Amino acid sequence: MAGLILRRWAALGLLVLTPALSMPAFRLTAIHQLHYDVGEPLWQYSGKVMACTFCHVNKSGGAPWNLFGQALQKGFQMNPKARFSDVLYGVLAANGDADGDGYPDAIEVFAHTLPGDTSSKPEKPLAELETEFAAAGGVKQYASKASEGPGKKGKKALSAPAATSPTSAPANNPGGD
Ligand SMILES: [Ca+2]
Repeated sequence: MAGLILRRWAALGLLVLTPALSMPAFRLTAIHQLHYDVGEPLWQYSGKVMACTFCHVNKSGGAPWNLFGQALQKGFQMNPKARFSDVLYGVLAANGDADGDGYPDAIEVFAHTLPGDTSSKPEKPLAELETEFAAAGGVKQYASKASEGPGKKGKKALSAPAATSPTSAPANNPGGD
């Protein structure tokens, strides 16, 4: 009985895993780094946790990139050997407003709106959000964990740039242990 259930779960697992395997590594990294996985136990298997339009113009991803995606591309151009997670943090820490809607990118990340789409912005006033954001830890809560020691929050990113291979994304340990 238990064996049968396990086999059924295994079969289901294969089906469910398919979208995760096809989800771009950069997005897997961003979802975890920006805490979009919090409260989403199946975040790796959901295309809705972070829309492609977070960085891309089209809902299906690919070129072209929106203004926030372009900010990330510029970060890579300035530091070609940097890891994606460090570039992402660098863009947010720069306190820019890629789409120019009046809400800085990091605040939009915090509010779960799209930082590269002017038609998507928080409903709350900026000052109120900034207070909540600071209380939650500010931009340092999005620091690249890969460049920190375990449990050492707030340490500076960009310490030792590594290869930018998408295969280095933390897909093998996405939810922590
Ligand atoms: Ca904005």
